[in-house]
Amino acid sequence: MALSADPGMFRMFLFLLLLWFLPHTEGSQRAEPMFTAVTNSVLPPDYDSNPTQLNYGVAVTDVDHDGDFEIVVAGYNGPNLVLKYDRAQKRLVNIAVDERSSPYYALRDRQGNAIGVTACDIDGDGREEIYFLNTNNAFSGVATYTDKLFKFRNGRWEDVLSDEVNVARGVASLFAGRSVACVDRTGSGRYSIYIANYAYGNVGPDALIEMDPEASDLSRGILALRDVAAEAGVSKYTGGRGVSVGPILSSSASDIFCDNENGPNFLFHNRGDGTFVDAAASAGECSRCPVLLSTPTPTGDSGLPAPSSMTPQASGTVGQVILCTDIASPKFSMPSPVRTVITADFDNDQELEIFFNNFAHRSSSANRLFRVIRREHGDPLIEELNPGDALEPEGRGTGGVVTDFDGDGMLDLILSHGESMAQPLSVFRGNQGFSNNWLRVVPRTRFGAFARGAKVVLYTKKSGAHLRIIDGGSGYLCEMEPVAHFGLGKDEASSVEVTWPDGKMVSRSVASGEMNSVLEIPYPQDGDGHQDLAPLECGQGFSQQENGHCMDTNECIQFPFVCPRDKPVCVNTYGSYRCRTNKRCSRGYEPNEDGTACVGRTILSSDCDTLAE
Ligand SMILES: [Ca+2]
Ligand SMILES: [Ca+2]
Ligand SMILES: [Ca+2]
Ligand SMILES: [Ca+2]
Repeated sequence: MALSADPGMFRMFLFLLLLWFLPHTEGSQRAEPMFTAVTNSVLPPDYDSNPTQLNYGVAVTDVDHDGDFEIVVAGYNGPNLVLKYDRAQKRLVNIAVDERSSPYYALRDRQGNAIGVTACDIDGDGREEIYFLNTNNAFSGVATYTDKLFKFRNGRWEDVLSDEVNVARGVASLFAGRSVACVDRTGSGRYSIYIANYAYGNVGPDALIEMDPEASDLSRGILALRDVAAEAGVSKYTGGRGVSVGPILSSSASDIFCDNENGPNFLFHNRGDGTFVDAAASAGECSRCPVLLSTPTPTGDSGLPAPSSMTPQASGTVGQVILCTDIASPKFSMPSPVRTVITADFDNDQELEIFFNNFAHRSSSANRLFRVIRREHGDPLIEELNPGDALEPEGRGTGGVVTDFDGDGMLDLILSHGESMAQPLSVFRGNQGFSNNWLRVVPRTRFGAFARGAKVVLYTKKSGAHLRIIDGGSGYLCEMEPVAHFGLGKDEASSVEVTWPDGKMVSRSVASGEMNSVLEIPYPQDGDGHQDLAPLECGQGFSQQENGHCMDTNECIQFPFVCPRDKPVCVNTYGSYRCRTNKRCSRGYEPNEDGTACVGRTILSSDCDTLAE
């Protein structure tokens, strides 16, 4: 099949540029395994719920609108699956059963060779639609079967793309593609679907499908769609692979990163009006920076996130930071046939893990797990962990998601397999950190749907600020649960701040009694952007501003003599500061920790905006 693994591409999308290896020593792989397989009790392989078939992408959304998440799996040579957790049986059950009377029947779409799947509210009714990217008989150019966009109406899930109005408009994609992702490009609360097509020459540009409000009449059930890729500036031909969405360069608006094959990646910077400019090609210095998505926790010394995939994952975390220093350890940089990258705090210890789901093709290829350890006075360290049962050396990994399907506050990992061998899904639970604190934050759009692309910052009593982006598509072909999941160790949250793609912001305190629970954050009604007028506790390194929000304290200005004589230069960082020697370095570089050499400079995205202009 044409979808062969390309480790080089994945390396590239992890690190667009490698300036220096920092001489970090890496701890030996921890002995205690992180995951235990629970497939046989929670989702035993069978014909109905876990068929042995070729599966690809996985998305998490609330399919039956009962407040709990379901796991939607793109079945390639079999039905798509909708896995719901049955509390009584303590197992996942496919509710998209093979009965025409089922409201979920159409979602099975047995004929579609689905590989990518994503969910978001495209029409503003508060409920997420589900988009499946089908690649029938083609891995590039034109396919023989269209994609499907399912909406719940008339008591069942129905394909909107095959509505007369949309057939007449020729909007259904027949192009072969890979990933799909949701982007609220104008901040309206109504999402567009970004489709990373795999072009064959000049056939199959990337597409951006959304509701056409002028031609739609929702009260009469007419939902007209249009492809706005050209007017939005994203209609390009490439070998599209992964897509990630979130405020990457923007402070709140959703940008789009495309991880491409056989061509440069795209970093579409939202101009603020829903149109995009490719900053990867024109951003000067920034185009040489690896952009970090996925693991941003802007805490500790550099305000730096962990390195990660451009396809963030886990509860969708997208970095606010561009990093010119490659902090990858040699082990982390080692190429392997990675298909899915998931970043999440699986043991709730505050440090994010990065999971590589590998595709074992010609030889076995175990999955890999790393922990990114933030340090107050240095770049984060990357430590290799033991994935335990999730090693799956013979797994043909093609997709995966995290979600807490059983509601115990510990993230669960679901992996899909396929491509060259039919294999069932596997399900894993974490083994560590059961006594740690956690908090799950669910922001909503103005229509009440999941606010994918929203930014959530959690301020804590002891460990500074932690950042997550609500996932609109990531990991390659996949979409994580629409939750900002924070592991807190023994720390406690003090306040939380949500920024929606339109720039609206809400800050509120988090009470001790709210720890270890799920916090719903509705979209602010007019004027209540900071309804919580009581002083917020922002934690060390931050203070409350007049606008009611927590902001980084600039220690270098506030305490001019904070640095010692041998490291007199104070550098303010997000949530902290650092002191360095006054060794001079050329532009884009800064002295390393002990002042013996110049290394690639770590820059915040605000710097990068400046560079880009
Ligand atoms: Ca549900
Ligand atoms: Ca909807
Ligand atoms: Ca962790
Ligand atoms: Ca769980």
